[in-house]
Amino acid sequence: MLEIRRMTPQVGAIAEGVDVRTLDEETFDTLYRTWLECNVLVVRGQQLQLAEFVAYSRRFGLIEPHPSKSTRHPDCPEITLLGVNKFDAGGNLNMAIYQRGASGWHTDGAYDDVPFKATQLYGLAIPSRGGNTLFASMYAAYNALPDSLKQRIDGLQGAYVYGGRRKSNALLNPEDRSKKPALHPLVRTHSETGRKALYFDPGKILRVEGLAEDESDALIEELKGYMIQPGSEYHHQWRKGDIVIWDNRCSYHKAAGDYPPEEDRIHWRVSIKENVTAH
Ligand SMILES: O=C(O)CCC(=O)C(=O)O
Ligand SMILES: [Fe+2]
Repeated sequence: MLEIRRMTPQVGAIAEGVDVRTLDEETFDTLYRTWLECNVLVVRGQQLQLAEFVAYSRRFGLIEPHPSKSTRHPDCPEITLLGVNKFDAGGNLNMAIYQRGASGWHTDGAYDDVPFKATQLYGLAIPSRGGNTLFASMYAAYNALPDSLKQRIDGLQGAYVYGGRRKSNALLNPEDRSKKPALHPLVRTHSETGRKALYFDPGKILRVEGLAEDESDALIEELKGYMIQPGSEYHHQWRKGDIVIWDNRCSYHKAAGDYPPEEDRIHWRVSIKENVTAH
């Protein structure tokens, strides 16, 4: 029997008692609606093969291979491996892999002209301590903006690239490092809930279009201060067999990046885009 618990008033719900390999349409609808309401949905206790994870992920939208080619699953390019090949041949910790997603609050895929609707992870190996994923609400961030700032950013667009201003693009192949910036409104209306969110990623933004560089830098700093609102966070403590999907249109996330590096922390990951035929 499906059981759903909301984890905080704004973000995060945990579902138990289902097998995602055999979900009927009605149960999937319940999960999907819960996800839209809570931004982050955890489904516990799954035992999946690669193809089963991909098939379940397709029910949320269109799956696209991630631009980081070196971390794609060798048998399935749509799957990204997190935490694999953490040590090089000389035994040195590769920080780009160990700290992936841990350098700051972000939303996935803002560098793409069609940014990711969702990201879904499946936990295969979980360390004995640390290694949480942290989430927060973009709706709460938008609602917390003073009216004057809401007006100031209304109609403005951010220009984004994978490595942002810091050019932190070690996971990309050299030939993939010069893609032109993607533009997205700083205030995005969620295509399914109709709610307004502060769509902003300080690690990937190059500039706010149409502003002088110093004005753009100042606005980026100012917006950073509103991203994480009290009461809008959910910290997920992983268990093996958890599936976690988050909505990149209305939530920020980051990896805590604090687990013992000698322990395994391995996930399969898919990037999901909006698909007119899915939901
Ligand atoms: O490993 C995690 O907890 C999340 C990493 C991340 O930011 C991502 O997969 O998009
Ligand atoms: Fe991420």
